[in-house]
This record gives sequence, structure tokens and C-alpha cells, in this order.
Amino acid sequence: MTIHTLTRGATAALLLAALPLQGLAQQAAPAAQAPAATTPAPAPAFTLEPLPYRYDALEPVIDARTMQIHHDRHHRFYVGNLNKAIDADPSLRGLSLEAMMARVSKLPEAVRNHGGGHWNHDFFWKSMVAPTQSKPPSAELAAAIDRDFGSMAKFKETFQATGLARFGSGWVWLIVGADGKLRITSTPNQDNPLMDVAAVRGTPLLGNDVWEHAYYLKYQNLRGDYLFRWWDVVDWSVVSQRYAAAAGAGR
Ligand code: MN3
Repeated sequence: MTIHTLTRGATAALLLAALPLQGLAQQAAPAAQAPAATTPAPAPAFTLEPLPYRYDALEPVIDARTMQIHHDRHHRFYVGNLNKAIDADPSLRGLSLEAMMARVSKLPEAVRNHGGGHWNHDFFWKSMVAPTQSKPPSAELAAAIDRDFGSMAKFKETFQATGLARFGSGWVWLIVGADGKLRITSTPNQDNPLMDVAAVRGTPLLGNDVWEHAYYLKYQNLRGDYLFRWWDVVDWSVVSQRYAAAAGAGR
């Protein structure tokens, strides 16, 4: 991927983002606009939330420029294209992302790619915190990691190796299965373990984005270094809450 293609993608994403604003302007000044027969576009089904922290909050692990491009261009692109897919198939409107993931094999491919992209990135941003604020996992989650992986060190080693082994673009996940067992899995592209197409399904507790756009500016081809450094920005308090919620739902 080159900077040139990133920039072109960003331009398209910014144009998409400007559409709702044009709609508002039309409503404010109807006399100057199109005939009354024109139906105003419905509100977008999904919106891009701001990052829950500053672009530079994850420095020095993830640089501000990467965060800005990743959120403002890549994530915005997925949201815009997901909304386009929903506009093209109104039966999808009102469905949660999770409901779409559960039967994504029967939906348009754009939902798999861009709905997955939206869910995955929203989950990813919320999984991280400034390195100074990173806390250890809960006692319950730490015990489950020891039980299912042997130790936290072995868990991290396997997670990194799984992320490194993903050929091309994708994600590496820590999930909890319906049986309560923790597993590490990897998905291609913007797939995730909630999807009915996933080889290994479960409730995601943590996921790392191993697309080159997630790390290339700072780490270039050294995905392994990115995976190793990333632990410093994992918000284990959020991961622990997800584990408690999944365990509670399973009882
Ligand atoms: Mn990404």
C-alpha cells in the first residue's frame, strides 16, 4: 500500500462524510435547492465515534499520525461503505452490527467487509489506553489465562505468533467460547469471531489489527515488533469487564 492510495481513499471518505452536511444545508435553504419531490436521505445507520483519547495518547507504542489516519480515514471509510450497503438494502436498517455478524454469510459482501471493519475498529480503539494507565487483568481473567495458556507470558507469546502468522491483512483475537474456555484465533481481512463464516467462533475479549495500515509508518515491515510493543497499551480493565460479562451471560 502506498501513501498515494491512502490519500485517494481518504478523499473518498471525506466526500462521504460531507454528504449528511449537504442534506442539512438543503433543509435549511429549500428555496434554493431541488424540487420538493426529492426525498431527503435518511440519517446514516451508523456513525463514526471520535477516538476515546487523543491521537497521541498511545505514544510511543502507536504514533499519533498512524492513529489519525487509521481512525479518520480507514475507519471512516468502513462506516461510510457500511451505510451505503444499508441504503442499498433497507431490510438491513435497524439491525445491530452483532445481528449482522451472526448471519453475515447471507448478507451482501459489503456488510462482511465494512460492517466487520466498523465493529473491529470500534472494539480495537476501546481495547487500548495510554501506556501509563494500563492496568493488570482482573484476578478472574488472570486465572483463566493461566488455566488455558499456562501463564500470561505464554499467552502473549502465542497471541504474537498468531498475529505474525496471519498472511496479508487480518486480526488476532483472544476469545471466550460458549464452553467458557479462552482461545486465540486469527481472522482474515475484516472478519471477526462473531461472524458465522469464522473458522473459530466466540466472544471477542481482545483483538489486535495486523493490517499494515495499523503499524507501517512506525514499524514498517516489523509486525512482530508492533505485536510485542502493543501490550503496553492494552486496557486490561476493559478486557476483564468483557470477560466478566461473557462469563455472566454464559451462566
Ligand atoms: Mn485497521
